[in-house]
Amino acid sequence: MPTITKLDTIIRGGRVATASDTVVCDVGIRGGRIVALGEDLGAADEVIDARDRLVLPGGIDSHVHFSQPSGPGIVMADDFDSGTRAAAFGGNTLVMPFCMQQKGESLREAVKAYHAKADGKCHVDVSFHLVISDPTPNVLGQELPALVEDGYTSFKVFMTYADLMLTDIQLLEVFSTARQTGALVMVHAENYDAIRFLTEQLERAGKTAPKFHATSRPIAVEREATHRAISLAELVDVPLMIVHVSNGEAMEQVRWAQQRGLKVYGETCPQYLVLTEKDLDGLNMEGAKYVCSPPPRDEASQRACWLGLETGVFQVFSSDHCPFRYDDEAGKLTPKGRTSFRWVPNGIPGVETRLPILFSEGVVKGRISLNQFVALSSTNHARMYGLHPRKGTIAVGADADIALWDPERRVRITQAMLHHGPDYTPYEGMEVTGWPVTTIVRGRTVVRDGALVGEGCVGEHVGRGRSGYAVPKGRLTPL
Ligand code: DUC
Ligand code: ZN
Ligand code: ZN
Repeated sequence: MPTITKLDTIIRGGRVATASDTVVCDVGIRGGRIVALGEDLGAADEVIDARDRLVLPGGIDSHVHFSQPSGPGIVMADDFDSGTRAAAFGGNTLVMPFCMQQKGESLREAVKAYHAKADGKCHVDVSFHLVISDPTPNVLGQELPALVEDGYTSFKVFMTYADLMLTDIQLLEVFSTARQTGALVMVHAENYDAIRFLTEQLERAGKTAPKFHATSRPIAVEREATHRAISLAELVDVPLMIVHVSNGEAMEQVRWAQQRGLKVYGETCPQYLVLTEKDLDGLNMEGAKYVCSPPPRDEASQRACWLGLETGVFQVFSSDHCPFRYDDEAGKLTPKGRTSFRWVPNGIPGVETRLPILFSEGVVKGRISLNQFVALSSTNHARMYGLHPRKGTIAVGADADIALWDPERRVRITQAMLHHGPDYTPYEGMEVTGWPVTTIVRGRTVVRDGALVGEGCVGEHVGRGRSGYAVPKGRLTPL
Protein backbone atom coordinates (compact mmCIF):
# COMPACT_ATOMS: atom_id res chain seq x y z
CA MET A 1 0.00 0.00 0.00
CA PRO A 2 1.42 3.46 -0.87
CA THR A 3 2.24 5.66 2.09
CA ILE A 4 0.02 8.71 2.11
CA THR A 5 1.83 11.61 3.68
CA LYS A 6 -0.31 13.50 6.13
CA LEU A 7 -1.64 16.82 4.89
CA ASP A 8 -0.78 20.08 6.59
CA THR A 9 -4.29 21.47 6.22
CA ILE A 10 -7.69 20.41 4.96
CA ILE A 11 -10.30 23.02 4.16
CA ARG A 12 -13.42 20.95 4.65
CA GLY A 13 -16.89 21.16 3.21
CA GLY A 14 -16.81 24.53 1.48
CA ARG A 15 -18.22 25.56 -1.88
CA VAL A 16 -15.10 25.79 -4.04
CA ALA A 17 -15.35 28.12 -7.03
CA THR A 18 -12.88 28.70 -9.82
CA ALA A 19 -13.20 30.77 -12.97
CA SER A 20 -15.04 27.85 -14.58
CA ASP A 21 -16.64 25.60 -11.94
CA THR A 22 -18.30 25.53 -8.56
CA VAL A 23 -18.23 22.31 -6.52
CA VAL A 24 -18.52 21.29 -2.89
CA CYS A 25 -15.27 19.51 -1.95
CA ASP A 26 -12.36 19.46 0.45
CA VAL A 27 -9.04 21.11 -0.34
CA GLY A 28 -5.86 19.37 0.82
CA ILE A 29 -2.73 21.47 1.36
CA ARG A 30 0.84 20.35 1.88
CA GLY A 31 4.05 22.36 1.70
CA GLY A 32 2.19 25.52 0.71
CA ARG A 33 0.52 23.98 -2.32
CA ILE A 34 -2.80 22.40 -3.10
CA VAL A 35 -2.17 18.67 -3.38
CA ALA A 36 -5.67 17.20 -3.35
CA LEU A 37 -9.27 18.10 -4.11
CA GLY A 38 -12.01 15.66 -3.21
CA GLU A 39 -13.75 13.90 -0.36
CA ASP A 40 -12.29 11.96 2.57
CA LEU A 41 -8.80 13.38 2.13
CA GLY A 42 -7.55 11.64 5.28
CA ALA A 43 -5.69 13.23 8.15
CA ALA A 44 -4.23 16.70 8.49
CA ASP A 45 -2.52 18.75 11.17
CA GLU A 46 -5.23 21.36 10.85
CA VAL A 47 -8.79 21.15 9.62
CA ILE A 48 -10.59 24.35 8.67
CA ASP A 49 -14.36 24.00 8.73
CA ALA A 50 -15.62 25.73 5.60
CA ARG A 51 -19.27 24.71 5.70
CA ASP A 52 -21.37 27.75 4.76
CA ARG A 53 -18.27 29.34 3.27
CA LEU A 54 -17.17 30.02 -0.27
CA VAL A 55 -13.63 28.80 -0.93
CA LEU A 56 -12.16 31.05 -3.62
CA PRO A 57 -8.74 31.64 -5.14
CA GLY A 58 -7.19 34.49 -3.16
CA GLY A 59 -7.73 37.82 -4.82
CA ILE A 60 -4.99 39.16 -7.06
CA ASP A 61 -4.99 42.93 -7.24
CA SER A 62 -2.82 43.74 -10.23
CA HIS A 63 -2.88 47.51 -9.71
CA VAL A 64 -1.80 49.00 -6.38
CA HIS A 65 0.60 51.71 -5.26
CA PHE A 66 2.58 51.54 -2.01
CA SER A 67 5.43 53.78 -0.78
CA GLN A 68 5.66 55.68 -4.04
CA PRO A 69 7.23 59.15 -4.09
CA SER A 70 4.31 61.49 -4.81
CA GLY A 71 5.76 64.99 -5.05
CA PRO A 72 7.32 67.46 -2.62
CA GLY A 73 5.88 67.20 0.89
CA ILE A 74 3.41 64.44 -0.05
CA VAL A 75 3.61 61.02 1.57
CA MET A 76 1.76 57.95 0.42
CA ALA A 77 -0.32 56.57 3.29
CA ASP A 78 0.56 52.89 2.84
CA ASP A 79 3.90 51.21 2.93
CA PHE A 80 4.29 47.54 2.09
CA ASP A 81 3.44 46.45 5.63
CA SER A 82 0.16 48.34 5.99
CA GLY A 83 -0.80 48.02 2.33
CA THR A 84 -0.37 44.26 2.18
CA ARG A 85 -2.07 43.85 5.59
CA ALA A 86 -5.11 45.69 4.25
CA ALA A 87 -4.92 43.54 1.11
CA ALA A 88 -4.99 40.36 3.23
CA PHE A 89 -8.05 41.58 5.15
CA GLY A 90 -9.69 42.24 1.80
CA GLY A 91 -9.29 38.60 0.71
CA ASN A 92 -6.20 39.12 -1.46
CA THR A 93 -3.20 36.82 -1.54
CA LEU A 94 -1.08 38.68 -4.09
CA VAL A 95 -0.83 42.33 -5.10
CA MET A 96 1.07 43.97 -7.90
CA PRO A 97 2.56 47.33 -6.93
CA PHE A 98 4.55 49.59 -9.21
CA CYS A 99 8.26 50.05 -9.10
CA MET A 100 8.54 53.64 -10.30
CA GLN A 101 11.58 54.78 -12.23
CA GLN A 102 12.34 58.48 -11.65
CA LYS A 103 13.70 60.47 -14.59
CA GLY A 104 17.48 59.97 -14.76
CA GLU A 105 17.33 56.86 -12.60
CA SER A 106 18.51 53.45 -13.70
CA LEU A 107 15.68 50.96 -13.82
CA ARG A 108 17.75 48.32 -12.05
CA GLU A 109 18.46 50.77 -9.21
CA ALA A 110 14.74 51.54 -8.97
CA VAL A 111 13.96 47.82 -8.70
CA LYS A 112 16.56 47.41 -5.96
CA ALA A 113 15.14 50.37 -4.05
CA TYR A 114 11.60 48.95 -4.16
CA HIS A 115 12.80 45.54 -3.03
CA ALA A 116 14.46 47.24 -0.07
CA LYS A 117 11.08 48.79 0.81
CA ALA A 118 9.15 45.54 0.35
CA ASP A 119 11.29 42.54 1.17
CA GLY A 120 10.40 40.98 4.52
CA LYS A 121 7.54 43.46 5.10
CA CYS A 122 4.66 41.90 3.19
CA HIS A 123 1.66 39.99 4.52
CA VAL A 124 0.68 38.69 1.08
CA ASP A 125 2.78 37.94 -2.00
CA VAL A 126 3.80 40.81 -4.24
CA SER A 127 5.02 41.07 -7.80
CA PHE A 128 6.26 44.33 -9.27
CA HIS A 129 5.32 46.05 -12.49
CA LEU A 130 7.87 48.59 -13.71
CA VAL A 131 7.00 52.20 -14.56
CA ILE A 132 9.07 53.52 -17.47
CA SER A 133 9.42 57.29 -17.21
CA ASP A 134 12.83 57.63 -18.87
CA PRO A 135 13.18 55.29 -21.85
CA THR A 136 16.83 55.95 -22.65
CA PRO A 137 18.69 53.69 -25.12
CA ASN A 138 20.29 51.95 -22.14
CA VAL A 139 16.93 51.38 -20.43
CA LEU A 140 15.32 50.03 -23.62
CA GLY A 141 18.31 48.15 -24.99
CA GLN A 142 19.87 46.71 -21.85
CA GLU A 143 17.93 47.12 -18.62
CA LEU A 144 14.41 46.27 -19.73
CA PRO A 145 15.27 43.08 -21.63
CA ALA A 146 17.34 41.87 -18.66
CA LEU A 147 14.59 42.71 -16.18
CA VAL A 148 11.96 40.93 -18.29
CA GLU A 149 14.20 37.84 -18.26
CA ASP A 150 14.38 38.21 -14.46
CA GLY A 151 10.58 38.01 -14.15
CA TYR A 152 9.47 41.66 -14.26
CA THR A 153 7.35 41.03 -17.33
CA SER A 154 5.01 44.04 -17.42
CA PHE A 155 5.48 47.77 -17.41
CA LYS A 156 3.32 50.86 -17.24
CA VAL A 157 3.70 54.02 -19.27
CA PHE A 158 1.92 57.34 -18.83
CA MET A 159 0.47 59.66 -21.46
CA THR A 160 0.04 62.44 -18.90
CA TYR A 161 1.80 64.03 -15.87
CA ALA A 162 4.75 66.32 -16.60
CA ASP A 163 7.34 64.13 -14.92
CA LEU A 164 6.04 60.79 -16.21
CA MET A 165 4.49 61.26 -19.64
CA LEU A 166 6.05 59.82 -22.76
CA THR A 167 5.79 61.36 -26.21
CA ASP A 168 4.31 59.30 -29.03
CA ILE A 169 7.74 58.33 -30.32
CA GLN A 170 8.79 57.26 -26.83
CA LEU A 171 5.61 55.21 -26.53
CA LEU A 172 6.44 53.53 -29.83
CA GLU A 173 9.95 52.77 -28.63
CA VAL A 174 8.69 51.24 -25.39
CA PHE A 175 6.03 49.25 -27.29
CA SER A 176 8.69 47.98 -29.65
CA THR A 177 10.83 46.81 -26.72
CA ALA A 178 7.79 45.10 -25.25
CA ARG A 179 7.21 43.30 -28.52
CA GLN A 180 10.79 42.13 -28.71
CA THR A 181 10.91 40.94 -25.11
CA GLY A 182 7.37 39.52 -24.85
CA ALA A 183 6.43 41.90 -22.04
CA LEU A 184 2.97 43.39 -21.52
CA VAL A 185 2.58 47.19 -21.57
CA MET A 186 -0.01 48.92 -19.39
CA VAL A 187 -1.05 52.41 -20.43
CA HIS A 188 -2.41 55.33 -18.45
CA ALA A 189 -4.40 56.95 -21.24
CA GLU A 190 -5.13 60.64 -20.76
CA ASN A 191 -4.04 63.49 -23.06
CA TYR A 192 -1.45 65.61 -21.25
CA ASP A 193 -1.73 68.78 -23.37
CA ALA A 194 -5.52 68.78 -23.24
CA ILE A 195 -5.48 68.49 -19.43
CA ARG A 196 -2.93 71.31 -19.20
CA PHE A 197 -5.01 73.53 -21.44
CA LEU A 198 -8.22 72.91 -19.53
CA THR A 199 -6.52 73.28 -16.16
CA GLU A 200 -5.10 76.66 -17.11
CA GLN A 201 -8.51 77.84 -18.34
CA LEU A 202 -10.21 76.70 -15.16
CA GLU A 203 -7.61 78.29 -12.92
CA ARG A 204 -7.86 81.58 -14.82
CA ALA A 205 -11.61 81.51 -14.19
CA GLY A 206 -11.01 80.92 -10.48
CA LYS A 207 -12.41 77.40 -10.69
CA THR A 208 -9.94 75.72 -8.39
CA ALA A 209 -12.06 73.56 -6.03
CA PRO A 210 -11.51 69.78 -6.06
CA LYS A 211 -14.62 69.22 -8.20
CA PHE A 212 -12.89 70.96 -11.12
CA HIS A 213 -10.37 68.12 -11.21
CA ALA A 214 -13.07 66.17 -13.05
CA THR A 215 -13.83 69.12 -15.37
CA SER A 216 -10.15 69.31 -16.30
CA ARG A 217 -10.08 65.66 -17.44
CA PRO A 218 -13.31 65.06 -19.35
CA ILE A 219 -14.15 61.82 -21.12
CA ALA A 220 -12.78 63.04 -24.48
CA VAL A 221 -9.32 63.40 -22.91
CA GLU A 222 -9.34 59.72 -21.96
CA ARG A 223 -11.07 58.53 -25.14
CA GLU A 224 -8.55 60.26 -27.41
CA ALA A 225 -5.53 58.92 -25.54
CA THR A 226 -7.03 55.42 -25.42
CA HIS A 227 -7.53 55.47 -29.18
CA ARG A 228 -4.03 56.86 -29.77
CA ALA A 229 -2.39 54.23 -27.55
CA ILE A 230 -4.29 51.49 -29.37
CA SER A 231 -3.28 52.87 -32.77
CA LEU A 232 0.38 53.13 -31.78
CA ALA A 233 0.31 49.57 -30.45
CA GLU A 234 -1.27 48.42 -33.71
CA LEU A 235 1.62 49.97 -35.65
CA VAL A 236 4.09 47.94 -33.62
CA ASP A 237 1.83 44.88 -33.31
CA VAL A 238 2.13 44.60 -29.55
CA PRO A 239 -0.47 43.61 -26.92
CA LEU A 240 -1.69 46.41 -24.68
CA MET A 241 -3.52 46.74 -21.38
CA ILE A 242 -5.52 49.94 -20.94
CA VAL A 243 -5.70 50.43 -17.18
CA HIS A 244 -8.34 52.20 -15.09
CA VAL A 245 -10.95 52.67 -17.86
CA SER A 246 -13.61 54.98 -16.43
CA ASN A 247 -16.36 55.38 -19.02
CA GLY A 248 -18.24 54.04 -22.04
CA GLU A 249 -16.38 55.95 -24.74
CA ALA A 250 -12.97 54.67 -23.64
CA MET A 251 -14.47 51.19 -23.15
CA GLU A 252 -15.77 51.34 -26.73
CA GLN A 253 -12.25 52.05 -28.00
CA VAL A 254 -11.05 48.87 -26.29
CA ARG A 255 -13.99 46.88 -27.63
CA TRP A 256 -13.48 48.30 -31.14
CA ALA A 257 -9.84 47.20 -31.06
CA GLN A 258 -10.80 43.74 -29.83
CA GLN A 259 -13.40 43.37 -32.57
CA ARG A 260 -10.67 44.14 -35.11
CA GLY A 261 -8.61 41.29 -33.69
CA LEU A 262 -6.07 43.40 -31.83
CA LYS A 263 -4.65 42.16 -28.55
CA VAL A 264 -5.99 45.03 -26.51
CA TYR A 265 -7.16 44.40 -22.96
CA GLY A 266 -8.92 46.48 -20.36
CA GLU A 267 -9.12 47.08 -16.63
CA THR A 268 -11.69 48.94 -14.58
CA CYS A 269 -11.87 49.68 -10.86
CA PRO A 270 -14.46 50.07 -8.05
CA GLN A 271 -14.44 53.88 -8.21
CA TYR A 272 -15.86 53.73 -11.74
CA LEU A 273 -18.68 51.43 -10.70
CA VAL A 274 -19.96 53.10 -7.53
CA LEU A 275 -18.66 56.70 -7.39
CA THR A 276 -19.49 59.65 -9.63
CA GLU A 277 -18.17 63.12 -10.34
CA LYS A 278 -20.73 64.42 -7.82
CA ASP A 279 -18.65 62.89 -5.04
CA LEU A 280 -15.95 65.47 -5.80
CA ASP A 281 -18.38 68.26 -4.98
CA GLY A 282 -18.24 68.10 -1.18
CA LEU A 283 -18.21 70.97 1.29
CA ASN A 284 -14.89 72.76 1.72
CA MET A 285 -12.15 70.34 0.64
CA GLU A 286 -14.14 67.11 1.21
CA GLY A 287 -14.17 66.49 -2.54
CA ALA A 288 -10.39 65.99 -2.41
CA LYS A 289 -11.07 62.54 -0.94
CA TYR A 290 -12.28 61.45 -4.38
CA VAL A 291 -9.63 63.07 -6.57
CA CYS A 292 -8.17 60.34 -8.75
CA SER A 293 -7.31 60.00 -12.41
CA PRO A 294 -9.22 59.32 -14.50
CA PRO A 295 -11.95 60.79 -12.31
CA PRO A 296 -15.23 59.03 -11.49
CA ARG A 297 -17.83 60.05 -14.11
CA ASP A 298 -21.62 59.64 -14.21
CA GLU A 299 -24.20 56.88 -13.98
CA ALA A 300 -24.08 56.13 -17.71
CA SER A 301 -20.32 55.60 -17.36
CA GLN A 302 -20.89 53.27 -14.41
CA ARG A 303 -23.29 51.21 -16.53
CA ALA A 304 -20.77 51.11 -19.38
CA CYS A 305 -18.03 49.86 -17.04
CA TRP A 306 -20.38 47.14 -15.79
CA LEU A 307 -21.09 46.20 -19.39
CA GLY A 308 -17.34 45.97 -20.01
CA LEU A 309 -17.02 43.56 -17.07
CA GLU A 310 -20.11 41.53 -17.93
CA THR A 311 -19.24 41.05 -21.60
CA GLY A 312 -15.51 40.40 -21.30
CA VAL A 313 -14.22 43.68 -22.76
CA PHE A 314 -12.43 44.12 -19.43
CA GLN A 315 -10.42 41.14 -18.28
CA VAL A 316 -9.36 42.48 -14.90
CA PHE A 317 -10.93 44.40 -12.04
CA SER A 318 -8.31 46.09 -9.85
CA SER A 319 -8.40 48.63 -7.06
CA ASP A 320 -5.84 51.19 -8.29
CA HIS A 321 -5.25 51.60 -4.55
CA CYS A 322 -3.29 54.86 -4.37
CA PRO A 323 -3.61 55.96 -0.76
CA PHE A 324 -3.23 59.38 0.83
CA ARG A 325 -4.45 60.59 4.18
CA TYR A 326 -7.18 63.25 4.00
CA ASP A 327 -6.66 65.36 7.10
CA ASP A 328 -2.96 65.76 6.64
CA GLU A 329 -0.68 68.38 5.11
CA ALA A 330 1.25 65.49 3.54
CA GLY A 331 -1.95 64.19 1.97
CA LYS A 332 -5.14 65.52 0.43
CA LEU A 333 -5.08 68.68 2.56
CA THR A 334 -1.67 69.77 1.35
CA PRO A 335 -1.63 73.60 1.57
CA LYS A 336 -1.05 73.89 -2.18
CA GLY A 337 -4.13 71.78 -2.84
CA ARG A 338 -6.29 74.55 -1.37
CA THR A 339 -5.01 76.89 -4.09
CA SER A 340 -5.97 74.53 -6.94
CA PHE A 341 -7.20 70.99 -7.60
CA ARG A 342 -4.05 70.62 -9.71
CA TRP A 343 -1.99 70.09 -6.53
CA VAL A 344 -4.28 67.64 -4.73
CA PRO A 345 -2.55 64.24 -4.68
CA ASN A 346 -4.16 61.94 -7.22
CA GLY A 347 -5.48 58.64 -5.97
CA ILE A 348 -7.88 56.91 -3.62
CA PRO A 349 -7.61 53.82 -1.40
CA GLY A 350 -9.45 50.59 -2.17
CA VAL A 351 -7.31 47.48 -1.78
CA GLU A 352 -9.42 46.19 1.12
CA THR A 353 -12.83 47.00 -0.32
CA ARG A 354 -12.33 46.01 -4.00
CA LEU A 355 -13.55 42.44 -3.66
CA PRO A 356 -16.55 42.99 -1.34
CA ILE A 357 -17.79 45.77 -3.66
CA LEU A 358 -17.52 43.57 -6.77
CA PHE A 359 -19.05 40.59 -4.97
CA SER A 360 -21.96 42.54 -3.54
CA GLU A 361 -22.72 44.80 -6.51
CA GLY A 362 -21.84 42.12 -9.06
CA VAL A 363 -22.64 38.61 -7.81
CA VAL A 364 -25.28 39.35 -5.19
CA LYS A 365 -27.12 41.77 -7.48
CA GLY A 366 -26.98 39.25 -10.35
CA ARG A 367 -24.80 41.22 -12.78
CA ILE A 368 -22.03 38.60 -12.93
CA SER A 369 -21.75 34.95 -11.94
CA LEU A 370 -19.60 33.71 -9.09
CA ASN A 371 -17.22 32.23 -11.68
CA GLN A 372 -16.95 35.57 -13.48
CA PHE A 373 -16.18 37.13 -10.12
CA VAL A 374 -13.29 34.70 -9.63
CA ALA A 375 -12.01 35.37 -13.15
CA LEU A 376 -12.20 39.17 -12.80
CA SER A 377 -10.75 39.27 -9.31
CA SER A 378 -8.03 36.63 -9.53
CA THR A 379 -7.65 34.16 -12.41
CA ASN A 380 -7.48 36.66 -15.26
CA HIS A 381 -4.90 38.74 -13.39
CA ALA A 382 -2.75 35.62 -13.04
CA ARG A 383 -3.12 34.79 -16.74
CA MET A 384 -2.63 38.39 -17.86
CA TYR A 385 0.58 38.86 -15.92
CA GLY A 386 2.29 35.51 -16.19
CA LEU A 387 1.41 33.98 -12.81
CA HIS A 388 -0.94 31.23 -13.97
CA PRO A 389 -1.32 28.31 -13.15
CA ARG A 390 0.76 28.77 -10.00
CA LYS A 391 -1.55 31.57 -8.88
CA GLY A 392 -5.17 32.51 -9.45
CA THR A 393 -6.90 29.17 -9.26
CA ILE A 394 -7.76 26.27 -7.00
CA ALA A 395 -6.19 23.25 -8.66
CA VAL A 396 -3.79 20.49 -7.72
CA GLY A 397 -0.27 21.91 -7.98
CA ALA A 398 -1.26 25.55 -7.52
CA ASP A 399 -0.06 27.60 -4.56
CA ALA A 400 -2.53 27.34 -1.69
CA ASP A 401 -3.62 30.98 -2.00
CA ILE A 402 -7.18 30.88 -0.81
CA ALA A 403 -9.83 33.19 0.61
CA LEU A 404 -12.79 31.90 2.62
CA TRP A 405 -15.86 34.08 2.22
CA ASP A 406 -19.03 34.41 4.21
CA PRO A 407 -21.34 35.13 1.27
CA GLU A 408 -24.20 36.28 3.48
CA ARG A 409 -22.40 38.60 5.83
CA ARG A 410 -23.82 42.09 5.66
CA VAL A 411 -21.30 44.82 6.29
CA ARG A 412 -21.52 48.59 6.38
CA ILE A 413 -18.13 49.80 5.17
CA THR A 414 -16.59 52.33 7.55
CA GLN A 415 -13.10 53.69 8.00
CA ALA A 416 -13.02 52.28 11.56
CA MET A 417 -13.20 48.67 10.37
CA LEU A 418 -10.45 48.93 7.74
CA HIS A 419 -6.73 48.28 8.07
CA HIS A 420 -5.22 50.58 5.45
CA GLY A 421 -3.05 53.63 6.16
CA PRO A 422 -5.39 56.47 5.06
CA ASP A 423 -7.75 58.14 7.55
CA TYR A 424 -10.83 57.73 5.34
CA THR A 425 -12.49 55.43 2.86
CA PRO A 426 -14.28 56.78 -0.22
CA TYR A 427 -16.88 54.05 0.36
CA GLU A 428 -17.90 55.20 3.87
CA GLY A 429 -21.41 53.98 4.72
CA MET A 430 -21.79 51.66 1.74
CA GLU A 431 -23.71 48.48 2.58
CA VAL A 432 -22.38 45.26 1.09
CA THR A 433 -23.32 41.60 1.32
CA GLY A 434 -20.48 39.07 1.39
CA TRP A 435 -17.12 39.48 3.07
CA PRO A 436 -13.79 37.58 3.05
CA VAL A 437 -13.19 36.20 6.54
CA THR A 438 -10.06 34.06 6.22
CA THR A 439 -7.05 34.53 3.95
CA ILE A 440 -4.45 31.83 3.34
CA VAL A 441 -1.18 32.62 1.57
CA ARG A 442 0.78 29.58 0.31
CA GLY A 443 -0.89 27.44 2.97
CA ARG A 444 -0.31 29.83 5.85
CA THR A 445 -3.30 31.50 7.43
CA VAL A 446 -2.71 35.24 7.55
CA VAL A 447 -6.20 36.41 8.49
CA ARG A 448 -8.51 34.06 10.40
CA ASP A 449 -12.12 35.02 11.08
CA GLY A 450 -11.28 38.67 10.67
CA ALA A 451 -8.12 38.75 12.83
CA LEU A 452 -4.46 38.89 11.83
CA VAL A 453 -2.73 35.63 12.85
CA GLY A 454 0.44 33.70 12.12
CA GLU A 455 4.11 34.44 12.00
CA GLY A 456 3.96 37.89 10.48
CA CYS A 457 5.25 38.90 7.10
CA VAL A 458 5.01 35.70 5.05
CA GLY A 459 4.62 37.48 1.71
CA GLU A 460 7.34 37.10 -0.90
CA HIS A 461 8.13 38.71 -4.21
CA VAL A 462 7.07 36.43 -7.06
CA GLY A 463 8.91 36.56 -10.37
CA ARG A 464 6.65 36.06 -13.37
CA GLY A 465 6.59 34.41 -16.75
CA ARG A 466 5.29 36.20 -19.80
CA SER A 467 1.65 37.11 -20.16
CA GLY A 468 -0.68 34.36 -21.30
CA TYR A 469 -2.41 37.08 -23.33
CA ALA A 470 0.74 38.32 -25.12
CA VAL A 471 2.42 36.85 -28.18
CA PRO A 472 4.59 33.81 -27.37
CA LYS A 473 8.22 34.85 -27.34
CA GLY A 474 9.34 32.37 -29.98
CA ARG A 475 7.26 34.15 -32.60
CA LEU A 476 8.54 37.62 -31.88
CA THR A 477 10.65 39.43 -34.41
CA PRO A 478 12.02 42.94 -34.30
CA LEU A 479 10.22 45.30 -36.67
N1 DUC B 1 -2.74 56.60 -12.11
C1 DUC B 1 -2.81 55.50 -11.41
O1 DUC B 1 -2.71 54.43 -11.96
N2 DUC B 1 -3.01 55.55 -10.10
C2 DUC B 1 -3.16 56.72 -9.40
C3 DUC B 1 -2.98 57.96 -10.14
C4 DUC B 1 -2.82 57.78 -11.57
O2 DUC B 1 -2.75 58.74 -12.29
ZN1 ZN C 1 -2.59 55.58 -14.02
ZN1 ZN D 1 -2.65 53.35 -10.42
